[in-house]
Amino acid sequence: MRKIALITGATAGIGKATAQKLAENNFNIIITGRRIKQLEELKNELGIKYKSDVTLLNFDICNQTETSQAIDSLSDTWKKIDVLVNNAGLSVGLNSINDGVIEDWERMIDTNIKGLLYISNKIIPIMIARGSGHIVNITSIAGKEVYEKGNVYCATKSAVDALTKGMRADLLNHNIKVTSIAPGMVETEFSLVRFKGDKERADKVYQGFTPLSAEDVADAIWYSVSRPAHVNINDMLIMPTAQASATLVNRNNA
Ligand code: 8X3
Repeated sequence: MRKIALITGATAGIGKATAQKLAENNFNIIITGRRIKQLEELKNELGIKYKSDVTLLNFDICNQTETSQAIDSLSDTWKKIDVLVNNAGLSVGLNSINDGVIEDWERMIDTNIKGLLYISNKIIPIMIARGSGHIVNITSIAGKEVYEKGNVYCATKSAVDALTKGMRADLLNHNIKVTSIAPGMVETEFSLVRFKGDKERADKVYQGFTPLSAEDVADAIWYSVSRPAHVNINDMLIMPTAQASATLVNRNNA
């Protein structure tokens, strides 16, 4: 029987690549996100390419009622979720704390922390009732190091890092694995969202070196979820070869 993975923020980037990777490896997939067109296209692709059964849930993870209703709408078969990939997250703005935009802070806190908690709150009881499960939280190098102007984004990813450890402790006696996947620089929509659609500025972030791709991160997620039952990957920090820390990048080797 195929396992079931629910992947949040699956409309693009790491979430989409993870859906593709897990479908390729015989998972049935629940994809969630706000952009219905992208979800529908991905659903069709996964069905045709990998013969996966796919359910899409179109909702805003920042809205607790919508999140709760979306999970409640799943059939009993689809509720048997083996793997939850908490991928939905974003960075908005890159300002000093004294120039911070409250609205940007709230979007990051609402998505990266509160949204992750809303969906986890719905899925964890299902995993506990089944006596197994695996939660993969997408954190970041930004959860391990705080860099200039990263302030609130770094704080949200530090929170996800702490929640990962908290989940692992609290769910230990329920046989639920909890993994943190912490990428460095990945070329996705990330910088375009951070810079509010400024493509030129976003493109510059990845100039002069080869960043990670969404597929590189999806590979690590697949590695984590495909370990034997007695093995848990606690934490994986993945960087481009050209990146040594949050701020140290070799841009001379493109
Ligand atoms: C994304 C990586 O270094 O831009 O989480 O914060 S970074």
